[in-house]
Amino acid sequence: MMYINKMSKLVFLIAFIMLLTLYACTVSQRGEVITKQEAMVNFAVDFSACPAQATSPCNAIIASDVFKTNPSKLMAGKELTVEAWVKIHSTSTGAIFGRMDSAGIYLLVESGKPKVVVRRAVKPTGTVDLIVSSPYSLLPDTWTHLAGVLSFPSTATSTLDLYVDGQSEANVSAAVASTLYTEPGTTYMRAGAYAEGDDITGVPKSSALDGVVDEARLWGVARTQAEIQACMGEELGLNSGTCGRMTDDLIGYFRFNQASGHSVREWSGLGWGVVDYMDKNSSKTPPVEMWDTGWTAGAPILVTD
Ligand SMILES: [Ca+2]
Repeated sequence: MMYINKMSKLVFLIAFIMLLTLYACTVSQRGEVITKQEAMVNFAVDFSACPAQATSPCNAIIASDVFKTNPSKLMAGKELTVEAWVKIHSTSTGAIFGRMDSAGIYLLVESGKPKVVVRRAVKPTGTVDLIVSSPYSLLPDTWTHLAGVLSFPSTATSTLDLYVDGQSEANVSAAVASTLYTEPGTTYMRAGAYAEGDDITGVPKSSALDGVVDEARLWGVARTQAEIQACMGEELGLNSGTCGRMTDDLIGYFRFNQASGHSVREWSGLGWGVVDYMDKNSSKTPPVEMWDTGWTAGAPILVTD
């Protein structure tokens, strides 16, 4: 009887050890799978999650002298495209993405309606802004792709187009030879706010974006509607094709896939690829008021690499 009891205990012990081993393997495998899934997940930044957003617009910022030193990063004299995915939570007013002080280009939302501004666009005086507003109201909590394109169809005309989900929404033309007249003096590129230059009519710097931004790109060329449509649904890949990031035409590119911390990587392939920071709407250098609470699910696009 005692022998049987000992055998039972031994069998029970062996079974228990086997179960423990199996459980450990499962956890290990599960953990590995989760890690791989997380690496493939697309993230974005919800600026309304910034603790200071109620009193001062928060933003994702990159600052670099490369804007002044690398010819491919210069903006003056070029046709331009600015694009991003946005998901607003309310009919708010705020800045989405761009680079600008007294000159530059920005994507904005004014009372829930998309808007694109090119500041100091017109030669020879360089004092006229091109502004395109849209009567279209963004749907709350719905991802929408926005693109603003400054093109230069002839030496005597210029056009600023606004595309919503790849469709032409509104445009304005200037009957002059128009381009960005001067180079922005700032070394900042921002998403979620703008801090340099004068207030833009309808979208003051103090307005905080109540929404999410993803896949923000600034190009030194006028992207065609076909190119916008072809590449809005995927990340820019490691190639020099239409939807590739290995081109001098790409001035800046944010994916917002970090998912933790307060770093934001810049992805333009022939650029810098450096990491910079999310901070409050401050012009302090380096940024000193960081935040890391805005990571959320990204836009409905294909993750490339
Ligand atoms: Ca993303």
